[in-house]
Amino acid sequence: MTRFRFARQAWFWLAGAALIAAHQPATAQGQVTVYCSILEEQCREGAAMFERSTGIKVAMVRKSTGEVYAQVKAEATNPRGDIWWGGPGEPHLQAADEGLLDEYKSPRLPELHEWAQRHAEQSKFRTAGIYLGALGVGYNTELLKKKGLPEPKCWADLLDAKFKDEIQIADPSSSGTAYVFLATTVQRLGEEKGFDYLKALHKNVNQYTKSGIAPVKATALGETTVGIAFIHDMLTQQLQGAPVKTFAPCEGTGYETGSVSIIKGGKNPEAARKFLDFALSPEAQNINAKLKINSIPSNKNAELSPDAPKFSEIKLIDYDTPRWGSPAERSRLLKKFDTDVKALPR
Ligand code: S7P
Repeated sequence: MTRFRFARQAWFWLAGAALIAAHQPATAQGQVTVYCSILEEQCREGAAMFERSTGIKVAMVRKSTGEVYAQVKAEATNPRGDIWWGGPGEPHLQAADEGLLDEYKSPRLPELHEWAQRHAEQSKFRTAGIYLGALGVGYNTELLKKKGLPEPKCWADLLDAKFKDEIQIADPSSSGTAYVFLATTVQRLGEEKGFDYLKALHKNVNQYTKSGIAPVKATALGETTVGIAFIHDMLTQQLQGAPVKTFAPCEGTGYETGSVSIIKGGKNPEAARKFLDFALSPEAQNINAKLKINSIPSNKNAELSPDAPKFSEIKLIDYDTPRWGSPAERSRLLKKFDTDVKALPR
């Protein structure tokens, strides 16, 4: 074979190999265990996307935010999870403060909005912000009309005795959403009046569910007239055709800083860092717009759904995530809620 023919064959061989490689899924590159506190469909879509782009196998467990916090704490001496993806920031901050999370400065941090960078700094880079979501109320318009109930507009309206057994909210110990409601109420009214409000509301609550999304689905299905949850989740149901209306209460409301964190002592730290980088990327955050989940992404280059609630049009309270995510405040409030509110007869 002449030198020329040999070089030409080698070139074809290399080009062919490169072409084949480009169309192959990435080869197995290890594994990562993800405790996922966003919605099941987001978790599944994200896991598949991460596996495709990195070749790292994802073992996914979906649990509510407070439940994952409790699990990470219980497993502290032998961590089984590597990364905790999603859910309101307070349980992540509590875990960070209790030394359960690893510090990591993702190279993606400069791509984030200022509020998300601040969230990472406040946690000493042991968590990072991935989305924002305002808390609100949703109601089933058909049930409301059928039962002749007044259209609520404010938090105070939910205390009307006409709403007895008509309101659903999750349990703040298991649900990050419900904890945002608890902290919002205490910040809005002060602790004493806040707990008076929660005790009065308790009379109208038909169920404290485990997950924060359950009252949203129950409102859409007509299993409860009113649900307290994130406005963007109620909106998803409305956009899918459910007879649901949602609003930000007139007195002002709180909001979540959805978070992602690396679990300290996890078995796959390198894969966990890759997953955190992925969770901060526009590609991962665009999953929300694709699934019509209208929370506000933290990456400046991610798509903002045109249906996303506009924070500038919502009356927000000066919600203090770091304070209510501190171990002392979160543990104290949850205990007080159990003894002073949940234990009361309805
Ligand atoms: O991304 C949608 C979303 O609703 O998923 C999270 C989830 O509902 C939190 O669940 P728990 O209340 O049960 O902990 C929210 O953070 C987020 O807005």
